[in-house]
Amino acid sequence: MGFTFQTNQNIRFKTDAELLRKAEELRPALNYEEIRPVRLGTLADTQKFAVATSDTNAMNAASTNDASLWHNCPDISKLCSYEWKRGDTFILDFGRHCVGRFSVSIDAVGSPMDAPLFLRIRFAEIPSELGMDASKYDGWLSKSWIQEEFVHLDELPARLELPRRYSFRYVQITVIDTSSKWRAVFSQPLVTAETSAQADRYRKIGVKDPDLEKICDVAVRTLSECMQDVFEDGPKRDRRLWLGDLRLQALANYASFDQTDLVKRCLYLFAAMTTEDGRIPANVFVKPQNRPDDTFLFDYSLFFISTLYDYMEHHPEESVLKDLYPVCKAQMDISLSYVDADGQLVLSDDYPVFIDWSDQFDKSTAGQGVMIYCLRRFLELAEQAGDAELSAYRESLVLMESYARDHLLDRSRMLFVSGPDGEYNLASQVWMVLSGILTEEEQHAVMRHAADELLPETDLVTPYMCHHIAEALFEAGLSDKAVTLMKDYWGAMIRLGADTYWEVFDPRDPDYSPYESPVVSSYCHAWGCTPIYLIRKYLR
Ligand code: RAM
Repeated sequence: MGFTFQTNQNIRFKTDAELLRKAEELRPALNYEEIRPVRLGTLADTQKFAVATSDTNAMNAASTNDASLWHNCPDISKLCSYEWKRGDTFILDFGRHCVGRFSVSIDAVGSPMDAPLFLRIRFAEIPSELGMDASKYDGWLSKSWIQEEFVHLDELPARLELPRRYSFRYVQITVIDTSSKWRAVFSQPLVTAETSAQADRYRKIGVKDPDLEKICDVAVRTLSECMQDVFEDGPKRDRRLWLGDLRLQALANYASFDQTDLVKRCLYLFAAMTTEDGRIPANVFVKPQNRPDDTFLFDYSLFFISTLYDYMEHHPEESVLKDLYPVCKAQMDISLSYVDADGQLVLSDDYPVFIDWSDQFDKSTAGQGVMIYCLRRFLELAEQAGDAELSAYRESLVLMESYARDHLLDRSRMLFVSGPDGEYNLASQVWMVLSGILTEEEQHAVMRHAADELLPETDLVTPYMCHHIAEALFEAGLSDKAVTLMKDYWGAMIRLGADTYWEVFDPRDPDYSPYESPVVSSYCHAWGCTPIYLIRKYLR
């Protein structure tokens, strides 16, 4: 599995109060917007919303454009004239993805209100979530992520203001009961949406291809919904700052809103809360107070270095480098302790590489590629920081690159092998190309073989992996193939009605979830936002 829960309660963390203070100073203001529903519907056929594991067409039924989902479609402007009683249910469609707080006015009509109103309120990012029976979820993630509330109201009229922040486009309200003497009437439903993205900072990229333009627009929406107090991975779940996601959000952010303070804040948060020996956690919490998670992913820790490198590329800032370079160096020293005398990265079970959610492939060569990618960037940062003691790092780089070229590259097929069984997988090719160890001709050959021989047989599971494949194709001069991939992957989500990009999506198996059910999957997930970056960098 790409990732499982880790509990490392014995690991001791240190807190750098000064770095944390700087992170706090950079806390962004949130912008609020009031959004009202555009459409009122009732479920035409609950089955149509179901994501059936055996039926890959089921997600097609989730298309928000499928008019048959909206039964009767009572007029939203007449909402306050409709009366609802036991078992009645309706859906409010806010017309776009929202991250925010929901409120609605409720009154009672008929005889006196002789019993409380009992409601079930569900929030969904895509319609098919409403067709899932949440009570049946028994996967390994917490059920508490399911966006559902059961509410009693003893007195009406009232303005129901739910205190939690939800991530959704659809709200389904079910009247579990009134009493036979009276009915409930709803009016003025409202979402107060929140984001720290400053919409006016974004200038459209101006791509001519309409499909790519749409892909870009959805990417911008995905990114802005995840820009909150920090760059969240997903506003539905996990609602926290993950390093692997941050790296990609930062790149997309430079290509769109360019809000550097938010990137800086996130870098300082990670730097301020490492383990005592300097290991950077995979993610941190910021509420109710700043706290590192006791979860460690080898590649995510390393991405602190490349995220700082990217920051310095876009906004060189000496004081930031001075503050954060020592953290990079400590992390690099720890990472290098996993490299043997031959220059081979030897991974350990308690510090796994993530690479992708899929666990169907050997990750050692891809891990070696990530390490080289970050070591090269580390050396550039070290030079900028004026670090004089670099010879050992340079030697390690030479050793790691030679190991990759001499032992991992199969020149007869122009593909890299991975693991004890000599497996050829796509992630290995992608990360070896991105690592920068190949000549232009070599990387072109590797990605051509990868695209022809490996891509067709690989299940694309996350936008995260897909991003790296697309980037490696662009880097290898195979822009046409990269564009086709973008249209087949991000474009396919749009064709299924996505307002924002999903955390996991396998076009051949739209129901795939690493969590045993899509009900806890996130349908607005940061690592999907990279088309803005890819398009701006490679297609303009
Ligand atoms: C999941 C989330 C998160 C990702 C980790 C590794 O929990 O989707 O975004 O970075 O996996």
